[in-house]
Amino acid sequence: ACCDDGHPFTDIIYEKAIGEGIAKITINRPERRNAFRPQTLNEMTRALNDARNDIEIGVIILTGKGNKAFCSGGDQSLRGSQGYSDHDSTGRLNVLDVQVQIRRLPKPVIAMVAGYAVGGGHVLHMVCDLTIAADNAVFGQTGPKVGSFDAGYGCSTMSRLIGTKRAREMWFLCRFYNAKEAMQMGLINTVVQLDKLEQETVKWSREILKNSPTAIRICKSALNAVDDGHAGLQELSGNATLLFYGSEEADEGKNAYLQRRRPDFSKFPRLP
Ligand code: 2NE
Repeated sequence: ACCDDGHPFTDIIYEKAIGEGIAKITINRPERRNAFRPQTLNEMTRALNDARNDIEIGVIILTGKGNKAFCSGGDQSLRGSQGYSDHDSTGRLNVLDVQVQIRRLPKPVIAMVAGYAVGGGHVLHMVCDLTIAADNAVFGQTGPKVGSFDAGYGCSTMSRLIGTKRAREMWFLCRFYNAKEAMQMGLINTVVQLDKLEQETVKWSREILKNSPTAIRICKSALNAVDDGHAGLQELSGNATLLFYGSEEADEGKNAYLQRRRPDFSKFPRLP
C-alpha cells in the first residue's frame, strides 16, 4: 500500500505491484457500499496522477473494497444544492473530473467489479477501458429515482456501449441487471466467479502489459477521439508530436534553432 506524496489516503487504498506494472485503486468506504464523497475523488485523482506519471505502470485496476459493491455513486447524505460536499462544505461534482481523467489517461484502466456498480459508480465502470465482473455483480443507473442524472459520459458512453434503445431503458426505468445480462448487453467484457475475480483481472492486465505501450496508448486515444471532439483530437495529435520528437527530422529543426542556422530539411522524404 502506498500514498503518492506522503499524505496518507483515507478513502481509497492505493497499491502498486512492484515489478508487475500494475497499480490498483480501491474505493474504501464499504460501510456506504463504496459511495464516493469529494475527498474520495480527490484521492482518486492523486492516485491516478501517480499511476500516470510512473513509467513502470502500464495498467491501472479500479475496484471497491469488499464483495458487496464496486461503487454506489455519490454519497447521498452529503448531497446539497450545489453538489456533494464534505470537509470544506463547498458543493462540487468532482466525479466528472475523475471521469475525464480516466478517459485521458494514456494507460488502460480496468474496472474490477464485485457487487453493485450503480448510479455514479456505474458511470465510473463505463468510462474505464475494460470491465471484468464477478458473477455477483449488479449494474444499473439510479439517478432518476433519487433526483439525479449524469447527462455527460453517463448517457453518451452508455449509448455507445449498449445502443440507444437499451440506454434509454437503463436511464428511464432504473432497473438493475445481473452480470450475465450486462454481458449480453455489451456493458462489460467478461464475467468470472467471485473468487477468481482478482486472478482474472491480473491475467488480463498481464496480457495487455506484454504488448506495445505506445500502440496501446494511441489506440486508447483513437478509440475516444471521435466522441471527445476537439479534446479527443488534441489528445490523439499530442501522440503524433510525442513520436515526432523522437525523429531526426524534428531534431534538425530544434538543433538549427539552437545553433542559430537555417534548418536543412532537404534530406527528409516527402512520403506519398
Ligand atoms: C447500492 C445499493 C443497491 C445496495 O443495497 P443494499 O441493500 O446492499 O445495502 P443498503 O442497506 O442499501 O446500504 C448499506 C449502507 O450503505 C449506505 C446505505 O444508506 C446503508 O447505510 P446504513 O443504513 O447501514 O447506515 N449507502 C449505500 N449507497 C449509498 C449512497 N450512494 N450514498 C450514501 N449512502 C449509501 C443501495 O444502497 C442503493 O441503492 N444505494 C444508493 C444508490 C444511489 O442512488 N446512488 C446515487 C446515484 S446519483 C450519483 O451517483 C451521481 C450522479 O447521478 C451525478 C453526479 C454525481 C453522482
